[in-house]
Amino acid sequence: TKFSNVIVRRPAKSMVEGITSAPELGKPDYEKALKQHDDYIAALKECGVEVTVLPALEQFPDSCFVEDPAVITRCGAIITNPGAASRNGEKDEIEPAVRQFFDDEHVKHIESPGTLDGGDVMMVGDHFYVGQSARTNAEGIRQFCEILEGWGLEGSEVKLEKVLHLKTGVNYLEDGNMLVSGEFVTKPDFEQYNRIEIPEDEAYAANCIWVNGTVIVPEGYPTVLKAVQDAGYETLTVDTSEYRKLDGGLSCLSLRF
Ligand code: CIR
Repeated sequence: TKFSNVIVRRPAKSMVEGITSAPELGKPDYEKALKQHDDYIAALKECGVEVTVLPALEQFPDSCFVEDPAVITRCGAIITNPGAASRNGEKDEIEPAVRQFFDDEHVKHIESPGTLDGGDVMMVGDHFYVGQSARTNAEGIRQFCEILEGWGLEGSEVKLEKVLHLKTGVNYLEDGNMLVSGEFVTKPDFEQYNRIEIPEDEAYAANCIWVNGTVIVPEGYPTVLKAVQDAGYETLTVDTSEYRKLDGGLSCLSLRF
């Protein structure tokens, strides 16, 4: 795998109204979030990708999390049908950006009653693991796998118990290496990989991203940083504290392809 392009969307001021399961962390500070977004873009560029920066969308508080309304594979793009009502319209906003890179034949859709959030999709080569979650239902997964098969790719379902999205707790770093936390430490689905176990107190940092050999790790998680370095990766860190307040992490903030 090598990524050439990344799509991100600037956070909106309305992000303070974004969905969160952790209100005790407080509301995000918008100015700080913007600065963190700048740093995120800079880190991506250091990994050698071209970054397309889409404008903020005030009507969608969670729209900076572009990973959810689309999934981009090496064969084509899938516009999803996001499972949270306040986010569903983000699919129409991401589609034109995706179409800059793919022709009609290579842009497919998840249709109601199927729902799917891209945060539930983890790419491992040509295989895509899809979490069945509060956002992604069985019909969404069925449609998704059917589209993949049409392109010679394949998908399989993973049942989630606790996390919001699949990639909240498991992320593939290429080369057979996988970061796992919580319920994913013991899941048989991932037994075949070299699993790097994340301690509970750093669980948030299970959401790292591999970009062309470098792994971007959230700032402030020393055990995870060291584990990733010990696995042989170059690392960059980016502070994502303001996105964490909305259950968002490094992967959620971009589409990488
Ligand atoms: C949400 O609840 O949809 C947002 N506040 C966070 C989305 C995080 N996205 C992701 O894990 N892919």
